[in-house]
Amino acid sequence: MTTAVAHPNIALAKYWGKRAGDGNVPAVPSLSVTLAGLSTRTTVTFGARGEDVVVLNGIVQPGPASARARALLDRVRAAAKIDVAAHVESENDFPTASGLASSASGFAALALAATRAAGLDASVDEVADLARRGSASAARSLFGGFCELVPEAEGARAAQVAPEGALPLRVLVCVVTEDAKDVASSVGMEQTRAESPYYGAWLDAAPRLFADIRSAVVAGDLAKTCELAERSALAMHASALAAGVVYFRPATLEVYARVRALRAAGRTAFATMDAGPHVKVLTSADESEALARDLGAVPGVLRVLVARPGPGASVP
Ligand code: 2P0
Repeated sequence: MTTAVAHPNIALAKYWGKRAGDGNVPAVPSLSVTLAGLSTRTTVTFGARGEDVVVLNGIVQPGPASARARALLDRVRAAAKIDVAAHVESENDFPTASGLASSASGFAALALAATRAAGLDASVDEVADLARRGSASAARSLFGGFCELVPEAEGARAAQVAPEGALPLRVLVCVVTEDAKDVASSVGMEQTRAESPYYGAWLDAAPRLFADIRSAVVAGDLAKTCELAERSALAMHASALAAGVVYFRPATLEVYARVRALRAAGRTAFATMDAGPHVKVLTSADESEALARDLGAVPGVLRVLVARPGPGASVP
């Protein structure tokens, strides 16, 4: 039995779209910040009889909902040459409708706990590879601070680009709905690839945005990092939008408008968003408290969570 803890991450340089073929490989490189203060804690116990059981926040997950987790467990069993079922118990300390996907922290914690519980002496690269096959963004949550995920000839490689303290960044998560019913990112990505007239433009632009954001992070340039992160998210959503994959709601646009007004008033404020309507505002540590209050008053914003760069996954 092993327990592992992992934290969600937010991409500053987004990926959107998978490479053709197997292996769940992103079509473009991405760069994220792992967030402190929000965790998934997962315990894996091998040795049960019968089928794998996956319990998430106290609820046994039915077959389809746990298919990706069971596929990960199958890979671990094959590598460890064991043939016993697993009991998986996973808890998030942040709500599903928090604006933060739990698949990244969930698969990072599961991959780490399962390899250790099976007695495998897996390197962090091997654990990240397992996590990525479950959910691509999960590979980035194995690492703390600022992390890249880069497609390679075979698979993709995740690695830390800069430690937690490299930038005084704060992420203000503006939650705009309690609703968890968006188009799943894997479905939205596939629809974009198949139908967007701008998907080719996105594949062309994303690696350049990634390279520029990576340089800005390494240089410790907070303003440039945030500015380029906003462009990356808008380019991603422009390609999705042209395929009818729309994550914007009225409150999303209200936050974007407020962010532009804050910028015009001289604040560091840039917006990014993922496969849902919540907006994550990127700012500096110094400005974060005042900005969180300001954004909390925007019509349609239910609450604002303030997160800072955090550590990678661990076995506490
Ligand atoms: C990202 N997103 O780079 C992008 C930006 C959402 C928007 O990675 O299908 O969890 O589970 O492998 O990797 C969300 O997609 O998708 C994501 P699956 P994943 O953070």
